[in-house]
Amino acid sequence: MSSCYITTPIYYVNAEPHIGHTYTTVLADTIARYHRLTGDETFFLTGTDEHGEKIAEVAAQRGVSPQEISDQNSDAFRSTWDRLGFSYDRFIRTTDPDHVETVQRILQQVHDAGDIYFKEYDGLYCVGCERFLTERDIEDGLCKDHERAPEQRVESNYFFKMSEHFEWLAGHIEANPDFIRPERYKNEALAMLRDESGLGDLCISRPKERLEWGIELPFDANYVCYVWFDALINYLTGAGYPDGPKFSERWASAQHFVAKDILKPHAIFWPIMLRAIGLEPYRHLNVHGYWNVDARKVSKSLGNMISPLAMQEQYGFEAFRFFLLRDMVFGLDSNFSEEALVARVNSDLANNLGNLVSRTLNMTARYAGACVPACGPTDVLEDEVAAAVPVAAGKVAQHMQRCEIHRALEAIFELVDVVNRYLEQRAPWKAAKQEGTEQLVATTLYTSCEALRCIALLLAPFLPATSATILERLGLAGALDGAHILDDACAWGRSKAGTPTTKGAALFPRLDPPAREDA
Ligand code: ME8
Repeated sequence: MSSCYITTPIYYVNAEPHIGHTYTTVLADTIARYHRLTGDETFFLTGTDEHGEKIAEVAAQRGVSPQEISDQNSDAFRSTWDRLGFSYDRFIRTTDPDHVETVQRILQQVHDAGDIYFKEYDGLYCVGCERFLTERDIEDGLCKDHERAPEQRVESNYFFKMSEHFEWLAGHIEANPDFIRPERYKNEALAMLRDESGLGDLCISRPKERLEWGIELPFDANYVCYVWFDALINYLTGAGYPDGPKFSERWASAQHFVAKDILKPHAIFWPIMLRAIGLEPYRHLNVHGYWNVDARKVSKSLGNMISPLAMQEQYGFEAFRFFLLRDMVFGLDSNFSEEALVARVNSDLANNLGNLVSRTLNMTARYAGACVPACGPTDVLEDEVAAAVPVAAGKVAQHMQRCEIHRALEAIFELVDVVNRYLEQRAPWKAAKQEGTEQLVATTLYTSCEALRCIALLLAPFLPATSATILERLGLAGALDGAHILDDACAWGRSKAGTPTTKGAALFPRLDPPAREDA
C-alpha cells in the first residue's frame, strides 16, 4: 500500500477563516479523499500558526494575551473545518508541546552542526509577511502583498546559513520538474535563486525584548525562534518526526498545498532547512493562485473576506465546494462572485447532475417498482455508456496526479452528459407507453442506474455528501467504506437487479441569481 501525506499551510490565528483558507483546505481534502479511495494510506494535516509578531500585535490591539487569541481563533478554524466536514487526520497547533519540542531539537541540531551564526542586521521588515523584504517585494515604498510600509530595523540576530545551498537547490528543482508545480512557480523559484542579492542567509531569531511570543532558542534564552522557521517544521511534527512509526513513509510521499503568497518560504527556505536537518526534500509543492474579489486578493488585512460558513448557510457547502474546485484553474487566479457561483451550480449541479439523478430514480420508481431492473440485451448505445466510464476514470486519475481538479471534474461531467444524451436517445418515458418495450425500458434504466453508481463513486472525493446521497438512493449506502473504491467505479455491471432505490428530493434546487445592490 502506498503512503500519501498531504498538508495545507497552517493558518495564522490573527483572524477567522475566509474563502482563501477554505480553498486550500478543500483542495487538500479532495486530494486526500481521492488517495484514500484509491487505497493509499493517507494522512492529511492542517492546523494553525500561532507565534510571531503578527499575532502578538493583534493580541495587544485587543488587550488580550497572544495565548487567548490563539486559543480562540485556532478553535474557530478547527470548528469551521469540522462544520464543513474536512477529513483531516491531525489539526496541529504550533503551541502543541510536541511541536515546541521538535522545533527546539532541530534548532539545537542545526546549531551544533555549525549552520547557525550571530550578526547584526539592518533591513526593511514587514510584520504582515513576518519577514525582511527584498526590493522585489516593495512597490512605491509599500509591501506589495500587505500594502503597508515596512519598518527599518537594526538588530543582532541568529542566522541560518541558507545561501550556501542555493546551487544545490537550483539543481534539485531543475532535475525534478514536478517538485514545484505548476511550472510557472518552479520558474519563479529558480528566478529567486538566481537573484541571490535578494535572499542571503535567513534570520531565524527575534530578541525577546521586542517579541516574547515564540519558541525560545535552546542555545540562547534571550531570543525566540523566527515564526517561519518554527511554522515550517509543523510538517515534520505532524508526520511524527523523528521516531513516529509512520514518519519515514509519510515523509517520502509529502505534498504541500499552498498559495503563491508563501512560495518563497516553501520553495527556498524549507528544502534547505530539510537538507540541514539531514532529510530528503518533500515530494511536491503544489502552488495555487489567489481568489480575488473585484480583482483584489481576498485577505484579512484588506478586509474583503468571504466567510465559508456564510456560504454554507446561503448555498450549502457542497455547492460552494464545487464552485471553488471547478472554477479555479490550478496555478492561476480566479475571481469570486455569487453570480458566477449561482451560474455554475445551476448549470452543472442542478441541470446536468441533478436532472440525471432525478429522472433516473423517478423512472426507476415508476417503471421498475423502485428497484434496479435486470439488464436485458444491450446494443451499441449501452456499450457507448459503459465504455465512457473507464475513459472518464482514466482522465480523473491523470488530472488528479497533476492537481488539475477542474479538469478532473470536467471529465466526470462529460460522463454525466453522455448518460443524459443516452437517456434522450432511448427516451424510456416514450418507450414505456408502447407495447412490448419492457425489456428495452429495463435495460435503459439499468444502464443509467449503473452509470450513476460509477459517477457517484468518481464524484466522492469532490462532493462527498452528494456522492453518499446518490449511492444511498441507489440502495448502496456504505459503498464508500473500504479501500480501492475507485476501482469499483470502473467495474461495469456491479449494480444488482432488485436493489431497492429511492426517489428523494431534488439534490440541487435551482438557485436564484443574487439580488443586485443597485436593483
Ligand atoms: O501564510 N486566495 O498563513 P495565512 C487563495 N501562517 N488562497 C488564500 C488566499 C486567497 N486570497 N488568502 C489566503 C500563512 N489563502 C502562514 C503559513 S505554513 C508553514 C505557514 C490561503 O493565514 C493560501 O493557502 O496567511 C495561503 O498560502 C494561506 O491561506 C496563507 O494563510
